[in-house]
Amino acid sequence: MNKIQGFYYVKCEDNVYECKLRGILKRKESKDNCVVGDIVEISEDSSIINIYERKNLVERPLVANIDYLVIQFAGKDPDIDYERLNILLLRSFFYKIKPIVIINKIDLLNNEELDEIRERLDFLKKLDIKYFLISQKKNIGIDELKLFLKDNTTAFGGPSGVGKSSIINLLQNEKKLETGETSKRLRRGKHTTKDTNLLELVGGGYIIDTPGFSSVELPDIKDAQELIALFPEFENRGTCKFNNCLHLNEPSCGIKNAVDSGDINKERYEFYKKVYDKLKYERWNRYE
Ligand SMILES: Nc1nc2c(ncn2[C@@H]2O[C@H](COP(=O)(O)OP(=O)(O)OP(=O)(O)O)[C@@H](O)[C@H]2O)c(=O)[nH]1
Ligand SMILES: [Mg+2]
Ligand SMILES: [Zn+2]
Repeated sequence: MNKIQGFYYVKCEDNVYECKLRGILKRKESKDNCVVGDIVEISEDSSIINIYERKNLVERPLVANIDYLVIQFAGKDPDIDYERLNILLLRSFFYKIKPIVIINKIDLLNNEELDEIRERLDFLKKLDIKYFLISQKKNIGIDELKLFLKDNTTAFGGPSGVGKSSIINLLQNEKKLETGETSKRLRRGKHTTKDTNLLELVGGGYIIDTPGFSSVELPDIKDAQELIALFPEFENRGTCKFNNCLHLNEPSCGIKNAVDSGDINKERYEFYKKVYDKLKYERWNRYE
């Protein structure tokens, strides 16, 4: 199901029907009554009468039933925000959705800058997360990406102006999405995407373009152990002196040792500590 300016478009075999949402399915003040990617049942008079159980639901971007979530940034203009990248990864682990990372606009980078990005993203390999360094403009890395996306449903999310719509245009030939020059002041495309839009890939599969977002919140993590579980690289390190080690200031900590020896990426560990502090002081302490 696709949604364009408040109308629902349901694909049924080779036809697309413009539908209304049956009143009973509308819950007041709820944005996720029926979202892009939903699998629905429609009646003869083009009403959506049933929404099937979702295999997943992402809030940012708001989509359902996806196989992969692309977390997209640009190598430059705008620069990569590594903290936000880490928050988006954390969210996808929390919602149990497989992420992949795309860094676009590498045509704007010199070799040193490219190497720095490779180094800082190296931890993704250990987490089994694929990343693509590409350029929509110079057509670098697009074929490999195409191959990966084939037959899957993938939503593209990330800040404004990183080239999500540009890449999606390159991957499908259904219709052209508007893209925009990035304004230096606003860091926002002039033809910034305002709707979430599901499109069919030429060789099979779907891609979903979404509006860029600037802020992302930490997910609703209940306690420290739940947070630790969202760092896959902390798994099976096992050798902390204390069973309930938080990997902060405790002696003989397997995680800290792994950071010192370079097995765990230091930037990721620093991110862990920062999130821990933030959740502790802003959320968890309130319930103690
Ligand atoms: N140099 C360079 N510019 C690019 C590349 N890909 C996209 N751009 C430019 O980046 C600007 C923003 O592209 P969009 O595709 O509109 O970005 P977006 O991520 O969809 O932005 P929102 O819809 O606001 O979220 C446009 O001016 C594109 O031409 C690239 O590979 N290299
Ligand atoms: Mg866009
Ligand atoms: Zn520890």
